[in-house]
Amino acid sequence: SQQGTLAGIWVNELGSKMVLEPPNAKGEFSGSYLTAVSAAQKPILKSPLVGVQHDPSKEDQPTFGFTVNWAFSDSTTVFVGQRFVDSKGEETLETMWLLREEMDSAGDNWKATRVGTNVFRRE
Ligand code: B9F
Repeated sequence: SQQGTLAGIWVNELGSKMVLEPPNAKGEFSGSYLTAVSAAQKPILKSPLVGVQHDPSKEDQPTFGFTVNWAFSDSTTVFVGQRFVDSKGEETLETMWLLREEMDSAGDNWKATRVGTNVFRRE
């Protein structure tokens, strides 16, 4: 097989697009994320991400995590997921995410985190 690299261009069901660079020997990678949705008044900007994946040379269906530092807001999203390859060779990244919104005080902490799922396919 081509082994479990996540490198390439991916699009999720919302239309968000990310570019993942090839991982180093430790599985660390960087990339960029362009979200299709925002809920902010400000314009969307392409945002940097950094992540780690399990051994690309050993695993076809590695687990991974990455963090997006939104360039147009004070919020942060972390994604965890796994790459799957089906019998037709189609790849998906099945992920869950947590989106942390900046709050002015700890009293607002209860409403600071959103959760969801995204499925990515190669563009
Ligand atoms: O909408 C987020 C945001 C943060 C502060 C103002 C706007 C930033 C973009 C998040 C994009 C999410 C989705 N896109 C995607 O591809 S990350 C998980 C989803 N997958 C309004 C106030 C706080 C949050 C939203 Fe905001």
